[in-house]
Amino acid sequence: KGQNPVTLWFTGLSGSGKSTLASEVEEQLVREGYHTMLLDGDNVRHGLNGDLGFDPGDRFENIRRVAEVSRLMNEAGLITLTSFISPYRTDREKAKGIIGEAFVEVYVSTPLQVCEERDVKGLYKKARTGKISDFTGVSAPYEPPVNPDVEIDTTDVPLEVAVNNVLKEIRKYLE
Ligand code: GGZ
Repeated sequence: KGQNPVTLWFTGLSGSGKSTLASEVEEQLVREGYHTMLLDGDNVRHGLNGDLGFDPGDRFENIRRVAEVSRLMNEAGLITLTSFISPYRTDREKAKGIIGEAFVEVYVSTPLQVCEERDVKGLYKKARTGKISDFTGVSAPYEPPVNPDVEIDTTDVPLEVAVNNVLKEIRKYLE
């Protein structure tokens, strides 16, 4: 299927629902016949970025490499979806600079309190008790986007509605 490649950049706290939303959007795109690539901590932080941790310098390098890979994937004709906390505004701006105009910023704005109540992996608890340092929202900052293309708080929005909001925003890039 012909297409104008685009990168969907999901940003938000741990547990905000970024990856769930990104993979649902991806599934819908695949059903429609598009070719996609989803980049997230699971397939990037263990391999390509296995040398990086969570201090600001390493997060910057994580995001820079993800942006460069996204650009390559776009060049190969794929719609790319990235799911990283990407907590620093300047890092996200740099990513946009690398990727170019076909960059859609999706802010998954689920509040800290909700993410922490979910605590799917028990990481917030570990951060609160000092077992993990530099944890975003607890002991490291999250700088919200000023002007995201889409903003979704997954607290009480059904997944299907969230998926449609994202798809609506990227239709102009698709053919
Ligand atoms: C934030 C951390 C940390 C610290 C481990 N701070 O919920 P998860 O587990 O699966 O998602 C989080 C993931 C964040 O990695 P990113 O590559 O998205 O971060 S960034 O964009 O800021 O570079 C969490 C886990 O890694 N994790 N330690 N200290 N999240």
